[in-house]
Amino acid sequence: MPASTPRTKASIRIDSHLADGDERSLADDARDGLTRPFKELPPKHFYDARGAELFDRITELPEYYPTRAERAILERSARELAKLTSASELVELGSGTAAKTRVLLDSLREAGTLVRYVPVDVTETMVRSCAEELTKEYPGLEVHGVIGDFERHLDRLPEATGPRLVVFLGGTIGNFEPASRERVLADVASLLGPEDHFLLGTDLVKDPAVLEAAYDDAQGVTAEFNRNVLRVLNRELGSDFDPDDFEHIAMFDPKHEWIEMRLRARREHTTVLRELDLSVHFEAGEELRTEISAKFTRERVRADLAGAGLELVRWLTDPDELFALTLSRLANPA
Ligand code: SAH
Ligand code: AVI
Repeated sequence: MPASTPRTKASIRIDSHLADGDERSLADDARDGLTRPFKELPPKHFYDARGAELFDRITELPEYYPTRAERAILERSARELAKLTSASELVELGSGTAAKTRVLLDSLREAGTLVRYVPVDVTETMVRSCAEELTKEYPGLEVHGVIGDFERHLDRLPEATGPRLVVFLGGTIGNFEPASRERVLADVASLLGPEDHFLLGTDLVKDPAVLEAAYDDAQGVTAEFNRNVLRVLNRELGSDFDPDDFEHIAMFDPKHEWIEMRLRARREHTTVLRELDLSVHFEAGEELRTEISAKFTRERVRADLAGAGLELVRWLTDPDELFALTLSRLANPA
């Protein structure tokens, strides 16, 4: 049962759908992913408080262009988006600190339609602090935060109160394998009615050298972000990984058109995940895949949206075509 706290303040409500001690189903994912022949963990486990802070630092790095490019598109198009959607409700998946979201909130407020913001994120502290900050910055705005996993909990969002704009920014959709991506997009489509829209941020295919630099920055912040998942395992599941035993790897896979981040063991060693009573062995040079970050073309985005029953309304890019925002709606509303 979702633990739900009624209104803590006049304009804030927070629902939590994560069970205590089982945040982001880390135990299941670790047991499953670390016992495979090719070890892997889903990227949602990066984002504890330290991981979220490291991600914020990544967004400011000279090599990491997606955040700046997406912000530039938003700044140029926010008015048009507000006009096209007349949204009274902004629902955001993987909202994080909602840094760029302010651009959309401003334009919807200016258009006079904005009533409610619904941030959805797996990281509790982010949803709570974002709700606090936004109600201060936008007096009168209702914030209904949802702490949950958008792969599992999208059916538990609050009922829409008016025309809805669902946004999924940052290129986070690229962090899912194609089959999960398809499921997430279908779940998003099921949140939409005939008056509603979906705004999706996707990073675009480009020179592999530019991509690889974005995921292997000179200051080593992305490497620390990658290794942070080992600290999460140590704290939550009682392992004793030494993050320095692992090298950060980021490489573009041209066949799948995605970046893969991996952690490569520098030496042979074994660690026990005490909470799981599970012993995990790494050979020297063995790799743990921690993230994929898919890069898109316009045709790929169009086809993925079409697969979820959505049609393209606007395709918006920055002048260098680094990143794209796609506005879509139901192709055949009931
Ligand atoms: N949208 C922001 C943050 C992107 S970082 C931006 O564009 O900058 C990715 C965010 O998605 C993090 O806040 C992380 O906690 C959240 N996230 C990742 N996987 C998730 C999942 N399965 N369910 C809910 N939130 C998730
Ligand atoms: C959140 N997500 C879209 C980021 C990305 O670019 O795939 C996470 C990230 N990983 C390394 N750097 C940033």
